[in-house]
Amino acid sequence: MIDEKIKALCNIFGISGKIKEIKKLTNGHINLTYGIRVEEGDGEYDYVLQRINTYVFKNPVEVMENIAKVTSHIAAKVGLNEYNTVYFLNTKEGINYFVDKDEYFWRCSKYIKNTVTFNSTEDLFVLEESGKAFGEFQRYLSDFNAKDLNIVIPHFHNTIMRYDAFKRAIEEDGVSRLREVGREVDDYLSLEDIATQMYRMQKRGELPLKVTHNDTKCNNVLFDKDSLVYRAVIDLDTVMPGLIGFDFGDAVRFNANTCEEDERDISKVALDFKKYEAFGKGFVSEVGSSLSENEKNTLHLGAITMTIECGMRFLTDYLNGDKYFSVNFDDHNLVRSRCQLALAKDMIAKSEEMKNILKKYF
Ligand code: GN1
Ligand code: MG
Repeated sequence: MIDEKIKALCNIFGISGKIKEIKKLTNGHINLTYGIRVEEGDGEYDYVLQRINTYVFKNPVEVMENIAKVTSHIAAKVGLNEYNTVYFLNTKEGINYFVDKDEYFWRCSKYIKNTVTFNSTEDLFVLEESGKAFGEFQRYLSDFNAKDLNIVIPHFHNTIMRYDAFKRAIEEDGVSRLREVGREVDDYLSLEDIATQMYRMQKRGELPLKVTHNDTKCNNVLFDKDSLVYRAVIDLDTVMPGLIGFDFGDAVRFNANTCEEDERDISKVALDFKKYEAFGKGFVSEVGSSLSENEKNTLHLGAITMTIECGMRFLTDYLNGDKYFSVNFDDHNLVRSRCQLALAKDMIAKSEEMKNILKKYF
């Protein structure tokens, strides 16, 4: 049944070859994603078909508009094509999305050939490349007018409002999970001051808003399959004005953990200095010279902030009954949240050293 539906959607996006394989891809936590292999003329090609989560992205047309603007801005500088950027297919009507009869919102892109992604890696070369990829992305957008972007998720990294939502979830305790998570709740509440510091600095004009990616996980970079040099930054859904330290920080949260984001055994969770340094070196080599003193001094704090924020978002969602992030088992959001909490605490203990490591690259 689902395969028939997917075949029909492929047809709508003008894919004419024979479908050889349909695979559900589970890297992302938000959109429903399928990888599709198609035999077409001279060979086999891969496509990515996605149903955008409209609980999260209330206005997907605006998401697609942002992506078009951002990619054409970069294209004007370096030239982009289906081999180095996310390239969405048009329907017969000439639009790059399709709304089905159930009002689900679909889009389809060509998978960039000969590339790989990593959910975690020990390879320091890959991590440095990942830092360069997001640093370069940031540099390309440094002259993009932020006012031209739709704010697709308002207050995305507004940690003050994230805390408000967390406190609301605690108060409502909609699915009666609060009693299991008292310790985690107290720990996250005790981190409020540190987690809101950069947001408050931005409000005081001490940190500038730039156009940022906002979801800089390593699995949002494609690497060349053979050389492992980065080829493209993907998942441009959340490109919006933000703090550069948050782009740096969210990547560190994901890439420089000794474990994956949802490690259950928190005794294994820690910040890995070598991974941190490799990513930092790549990132700073691209953007270091454009940063203000305040930006330089808060990059490491961006990592602490993003780790607390993400962990608290997982816990908020757990308390709300797993409405936002997709989960693979009952307490998945709780496990993710505990892992982020352990990582944030370790980072706080290592904060001075994190800051010092970056100094040699400025
Ligand atoms: C979500 O779907 P994915 O994995 O690309 C989330 C990010 C979180 C991340 C945690 C739109 O990203 O903000 O950091 O999960 N995206 C949205 O892994 O909320
Ligand atoms: Mg993603």
